[in-house]
Amino acid sequence: MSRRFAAVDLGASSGRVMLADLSDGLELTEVRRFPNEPVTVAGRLQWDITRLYSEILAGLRDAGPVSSVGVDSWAVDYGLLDASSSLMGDPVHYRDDRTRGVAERVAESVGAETLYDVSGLQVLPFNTIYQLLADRLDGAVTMLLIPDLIGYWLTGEVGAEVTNASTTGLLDVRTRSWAFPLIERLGLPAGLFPPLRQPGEAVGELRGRAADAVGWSAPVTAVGSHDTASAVAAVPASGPAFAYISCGTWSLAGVELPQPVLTPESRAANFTNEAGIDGTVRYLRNVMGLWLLQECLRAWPGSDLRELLSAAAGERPFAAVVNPDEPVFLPPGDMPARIAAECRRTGQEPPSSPAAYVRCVLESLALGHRLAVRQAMELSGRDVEVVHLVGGGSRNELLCQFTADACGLPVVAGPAEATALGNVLVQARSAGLVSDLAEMRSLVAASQPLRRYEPSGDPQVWEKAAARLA
Ligand code: ADP
Ligand code: LRH
Repeated sequence: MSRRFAAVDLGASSGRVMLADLSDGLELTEVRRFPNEPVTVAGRLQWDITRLYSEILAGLRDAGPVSSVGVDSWAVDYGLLDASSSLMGDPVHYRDDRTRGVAERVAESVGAETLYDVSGLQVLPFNTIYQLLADRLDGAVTMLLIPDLIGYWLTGEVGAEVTNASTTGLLDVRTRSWAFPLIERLGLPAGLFPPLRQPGEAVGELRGRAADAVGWSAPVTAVGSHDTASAVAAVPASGPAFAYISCGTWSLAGVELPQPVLTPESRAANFTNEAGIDGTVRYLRNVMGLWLLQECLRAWPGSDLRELLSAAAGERPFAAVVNPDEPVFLPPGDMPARIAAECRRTGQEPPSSPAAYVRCVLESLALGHRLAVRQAMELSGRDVEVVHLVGGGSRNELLCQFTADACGLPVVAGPAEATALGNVLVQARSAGLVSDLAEMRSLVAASQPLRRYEPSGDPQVWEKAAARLA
């Protein structure tokens, strides 16, 4: 058996096929990266899933034969299969507005307390539960979350990997099985939900046209198929006293726990209890993340991220800060205009240049990180000595330093590709090469470049800035 494993990692902004070699430590190589650009079709924002699939096949072909393949992606979104197992249209993007008002209606009919008690999930308007209720399900036989859909196309096997299933709002947080009483109460067809599989279990063999296109075959192994589950599995922590921020399109900020927290205070703070590797709970809240910056850049064609970040470092501190989690920032569109409007609404002068916008975004995001990390500590009782910041955001030095300053805690930044690392390490464990989560994490710590940021400056300034958002 070779010690090479392939990770297919689909993020909301880009997808990649990564190759890991565990012959001597852990070496990770990017084989193929491709943009993930949603398309609007007849007024619906959708994922171009067939293009993503052909990129995946091309990436696997380039990777060459491996011992196993694992697939992860962003959460909550899904494809529907009909009776002939064909996909009934491209999956709808979670930022599409078809779920407007659905969460409120469900909370009224079922009760917000009941929903939280069953699933332990934070309310996000796009959770799968709300998407399914907004969808036309006639003719639909099976619902497959994105990595499960890719896994089905690669192997012909259907199933629902449990870490990602926990983001649907329809998984019982205590038993980690489908919450059929809730599913029935909502009038959703129970048959839509395929059998659950655990990270590390076999999905099937890469076969048929997929194997022809790739040019080789290998087992596909279920991983923490929710990208955040894989990312947190690869946080290079050495003990339990850590918080994490998985920072890409979203910032997922929180702590890892052995049990869910389902208190009224936790629900009021909209904290989520997502299923992690080995029965762990990802206790976190979504912060709007680098989406704010991505959408600003989209509004400024020709702009250069590196130049903007270095110019932002020289801008006046705290000239303007916004609450990054304002729902107005969620859909795609002119982000600078929305930030300007939010500044005016809160009595602040809007930023006057792209660099000033970037400064505002990064300080605002650091304030969002601070609040989520502090609340995670308070609500769970977990001590935190260090914040691990992983994902593409770990390459943003200014954001890492602001986060350390805002949290008043050291930030260890990296790896940027934590998700792919968590993906391959779960496969490697199934192959008997790694023993447990602690060993996975120490392998990451020993093999990947990390950078430490100590909190600096006067903590009072962040205190005051946070008070401006309260
Ligand atoms: P996702 O998985 O959600 O698509 P990633 O983890 O790939 O997101 O992170 C993408 C983000 O990382 C980009 O939007 C960008 O802000 C940030 N990023 C990536 N590379 C760099 C870099 N060299 N410098 C600063 N920021 C970076
Ligand atoms: C990050 C992520 C996050 C979800 C969001 C939809 O990529 O999976 O954990 O909340 O996408």
